[in-house]
Amino acid sequence: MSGPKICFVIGGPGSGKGTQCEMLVQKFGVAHFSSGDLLRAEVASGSERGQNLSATMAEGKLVSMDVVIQLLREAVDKSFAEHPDKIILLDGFPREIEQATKFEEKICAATYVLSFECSQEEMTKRLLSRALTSGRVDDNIETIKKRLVTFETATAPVLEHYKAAGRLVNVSAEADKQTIFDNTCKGLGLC
Ligand code: B4P
Repeated sequence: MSGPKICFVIGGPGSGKGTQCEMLVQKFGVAHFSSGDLLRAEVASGSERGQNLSATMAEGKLVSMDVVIQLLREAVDKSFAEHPDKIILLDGFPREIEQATKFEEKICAATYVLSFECSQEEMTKRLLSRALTSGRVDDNIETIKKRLVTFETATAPVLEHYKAAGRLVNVSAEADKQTIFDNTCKGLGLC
């Protein structure tokens, strides 16, 4: 049997990764795991593993790669065992080159690498709007600025890496949600 069909979903903070992933789940029944959600769930569980995560996330920094990869490995293994045919979206992963190479070496290669491109102004506007209701420790202007820097320094090289390898599906994320979704489906060859 072949391995899981993985789709990496990359984009700046507030570029709409989670929003588009939800739309893909609704339309195609794909599996969806957000690294951010898995980390927040780990913090909420009160586990030893989750103890240091919250402070790192509130700083707008990346948490330890080993923790993220372990959480995703557990989620991917479970999903693949239960539904081997489903595409698995990994939302917010990889966020640095080492995450990409380690995952592809140790777990499996990604079938798709999807990127949402959005200006810093638009991402900041969306996150400040989400901050009104999200209650998240990282949805505030100081942390948003730091998250944007983390994206430019750590994650932009991931995009260059996959672009150079001819594996990147790049979608503009500055439009209404349905237009972005239509372009995403086209880019992935799903419609
Ligand atoms: P995430 O949880 O991934 O947070 P995000 O980047 O804000 O999410 P997203 O882009 O999905 O935004 P959304 O759709 O909600 O990461 C949080 C933190 O976790 C990181 O800073 C880091 O510390 C840690 N972390 C996560 N993954 C990690 C990893 N792999 N390694 C290490 N650390 C990691 O959209 C945002 C808002 O915009 C919403 O309110 C939405 O309604 C709105 N919106 C979406 N699309 C829109 C559109 N087209 N027009 C207008 N508004 C739109």
